[in-house]
Amino acid sequence: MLTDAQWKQYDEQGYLLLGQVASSTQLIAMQDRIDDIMLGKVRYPDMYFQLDSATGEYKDVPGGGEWSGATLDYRKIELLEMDPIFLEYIQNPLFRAITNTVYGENVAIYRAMFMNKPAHKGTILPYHQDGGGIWGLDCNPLMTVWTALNDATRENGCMQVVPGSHKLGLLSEYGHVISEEHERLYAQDDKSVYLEAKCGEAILLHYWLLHRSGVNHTSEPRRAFTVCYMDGETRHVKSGHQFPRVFGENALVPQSPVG
Ligand SMILES: O=C(O)CCC(=O)C(=O)O
Repeated sequence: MLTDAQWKQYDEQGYLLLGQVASSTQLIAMQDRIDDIMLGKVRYPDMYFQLDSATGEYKDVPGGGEWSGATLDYRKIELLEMDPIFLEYIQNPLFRAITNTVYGENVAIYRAMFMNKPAHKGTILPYHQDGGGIWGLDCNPLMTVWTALNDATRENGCMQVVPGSHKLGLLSEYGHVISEEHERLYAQDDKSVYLEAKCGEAILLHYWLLHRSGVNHTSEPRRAFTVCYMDGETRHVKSGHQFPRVFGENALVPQSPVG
């Protein structure tokens, strides 16, 4: 459980270092499993895969879809809650305690996502906020837990955040990447900090915190697992569909992979 001082820090800064949450066995299992998923050794037909842009430019990142061949260069993989190893981590008691405090007993996830910057590759992910109209939800999510699957450093494209920027609220109704003007106003370099993290360390982030990440200049990948937790009753505005519950009534239970 978080202490009052930790909640205060999170409220003031918009992020909180949670330290090592995964056990070393769990961490190795997630690292191995994500390789197996990328290489097609473990398959989930509905999982979402996105390759990186060929140019290194964010605007050129291709639309994603099905698994498209064995490579460790996928930029993003979503729907990892389908995998029992990742689901077990998503359902860690610390994350239950944190999200129950904020949302109550029933908690869903908007996404459970692998973010990868392969060795000597990766794309600058510009300053953005999570949530907003682009997500099409009837209730704004409030928090995400980002976990390093290997060491994240300035050299390999760790996250950079502007402490306290969540207090600005959503800078545009639509959300996501902020305008150049907002970046000039709110995200000058001297206001930002690099969130370097050791393998396995988790960071709690407020959805409106301005955050970005760079490219990987090293010979090792920079990998992370990021999970957006929200109120269990949240619906997609257009379709009305609800999202996978991870805590509370009808919460997901781990299922075995297809192959
Ligand atoms: O891992 C990254 O580079 C960015 C992650 C991110 O934007 C997020 O978790 O919301």
